[in-house]
Amino acid sequence: MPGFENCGRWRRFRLILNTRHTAPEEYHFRDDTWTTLILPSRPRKGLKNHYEGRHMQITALSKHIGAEVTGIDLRQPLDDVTRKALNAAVVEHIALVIRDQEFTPRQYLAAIANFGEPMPQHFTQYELPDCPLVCEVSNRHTDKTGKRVKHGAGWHTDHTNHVRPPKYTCLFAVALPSKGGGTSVVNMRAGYEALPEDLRQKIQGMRTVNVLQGSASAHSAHSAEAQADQKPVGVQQPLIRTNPENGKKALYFHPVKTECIVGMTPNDTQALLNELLAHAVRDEFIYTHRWKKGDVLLWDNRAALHRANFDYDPDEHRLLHRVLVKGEVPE
Ligand SMILES: O=C(O)CCC(=O)C(=O)O
Ligand SMILES: [Fe+2]
Repeated sequence: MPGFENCGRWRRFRLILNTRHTAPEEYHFRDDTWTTLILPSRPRKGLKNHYEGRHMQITALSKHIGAEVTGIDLRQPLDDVTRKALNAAVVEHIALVIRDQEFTPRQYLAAIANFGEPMPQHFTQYELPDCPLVCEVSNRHTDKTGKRVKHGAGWHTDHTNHVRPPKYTCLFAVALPSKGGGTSVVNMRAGYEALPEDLRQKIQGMRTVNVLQGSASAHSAHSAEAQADQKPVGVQQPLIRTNPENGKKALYFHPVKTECIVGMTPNDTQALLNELLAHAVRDEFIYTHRWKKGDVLLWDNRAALHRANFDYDPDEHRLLHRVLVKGEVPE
C-alpha cells in the first residue's frame, strides 16, 4: 500500500512504476499530502519492459501551478495508466515539465500524441517541412519588413480565433540562450477566483469576439501580415471557460486576438481585459519555466495564459519546437 507523507500545505502527488508487479493499481488525489501512485509497469509480449528499474515521478512545483515529471522516456510506448496520470497532472497542475527527453521531430510528435490529437497551427511558414504538425518558435523569424517577430510576448492563450482552440500547447527546447528566455504560465483558475466579487459578477456570461488580431490591442502579434490574413467574422468564446475535465472555471481570453466583447466597443473591451489581467496575474499564480536541454513544457490552455520572456541576448539563438493538441469547443 503506498504511504501518504505529510508535506506541508499544497497538493503533490508522486507516481511510481512498480516493476515487481506486486502492488495493485492505485490512483489517488489527496489534499495536504503527497499522494503516491504505484503503477504496474506491464511487460508486453516480446518487448523488453522499458520501465524496468526506473521511476516516473510527478512532483508539484508550487501551491498554485506547475509539476515536474522525471524518470520517463516518452519515446517509449506508454501504458494507459501512465498516460492517464500524465494527462491528469496537466489538468491538475496546469503546467507540466517533462525532463530529460531526446527526440527527432517525429518522435516528439508521437510523444505528444499521448496527450491528444496534434492539430495544424496558424503560421504555416514555421512548419517543419518533413513534419508539419511540429512548428518552430524561433527568435530568428522576421516579418516582411525584416523586423524580428516576438512570438508570444504578452499574456495570451493560443488560437482563440479557432472554433476549437488547442487544449494543450507543447514546447520542446532545441536551442537556448545562455540565460533568460523562459516561458511563463499563469493559473487563470486561481486568477478567476481572486477577482473582486463585483468584477466576477460583471463578467458572467460575457463572450469575446476573436480574430487573428484585434484592432484595439496594444501589442502587434504579426503586424501588417496578420491584418491582411484577418477573417472578417470573429469567433466567439466564453470569457469564463469551464474545463469539462474537472468542471472548474477560469478566465479565458487572448488580448491581441479579442476584437471586442459582445456589446462593447474594442477600446472598452481592452480596458476591461487589462483590469482582469491586473487582478488575476499575481506572482504566486505564475510558473516561469527556465529552460534546460531535454525539457518538454506543456500547459492547459483552458486554465492558463502564457507568455515568452524576452529578457535574453537577442543575438543568441532561441528555438523551440511546438505542437498543439486539439481541444473541444469552449463552454
Ligand atoms: O516562446 C515561448 O516561450 C512561448 C511562445 C508561445 O506563446 C507559444 O508557443 O504559444
Ligand atoms: Fe502562445
